Amino acid sequence: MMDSSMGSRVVLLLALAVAAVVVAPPRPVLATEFVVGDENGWKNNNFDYKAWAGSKEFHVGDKLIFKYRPGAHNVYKVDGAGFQQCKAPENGTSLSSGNDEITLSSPGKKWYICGVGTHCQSGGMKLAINVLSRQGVAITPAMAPVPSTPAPPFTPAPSAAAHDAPARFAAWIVAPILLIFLSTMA
Ligand SMILES: [Cu+2]
Repeated sequence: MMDSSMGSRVVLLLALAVAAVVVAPPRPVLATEFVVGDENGWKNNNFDYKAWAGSKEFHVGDKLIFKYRPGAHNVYKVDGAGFQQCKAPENGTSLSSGNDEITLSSPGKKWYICGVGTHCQSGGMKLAINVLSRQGVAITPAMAPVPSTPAPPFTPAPSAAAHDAPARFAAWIVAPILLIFLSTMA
């Protein structure tokens, strides 16, 4: 039964599909916030900050957040030698808010220690990380062309799929399914 209400529903659906394509936002490059030590926080309980850092990938733009009871600890940015010797810089200033945020602004090795008592030497409060350059925006696996793999036979409009972001691709899949669904109800 293809009456005028069916026709207007089709038009509405097509409009929605077009809107989904137009509105789909570009994939943002998200900065990650890392709470140092996760639930443990920044503490002199010999938490393994080396293992913690080893399981992460840090990029320029990401943030470290050192969480601790204010007054109990602090955070000094040091160099490699300061890290090895647990030695805070002579005239260096520490972070001490208990919720210290550090934005990683350049790639390379970074070292942080606690300057209170022997927390670095005997409490394990030393963190070394390697910051990688900002993650690329142009190519993601979903968007990269894969010439050697033939398109699956059920994929409509492969030329559009190859160039469009996954959200757009989803709109082209969802719209026909909705149309079929609606036509069975009409
Ligand atoms: Cu400390």
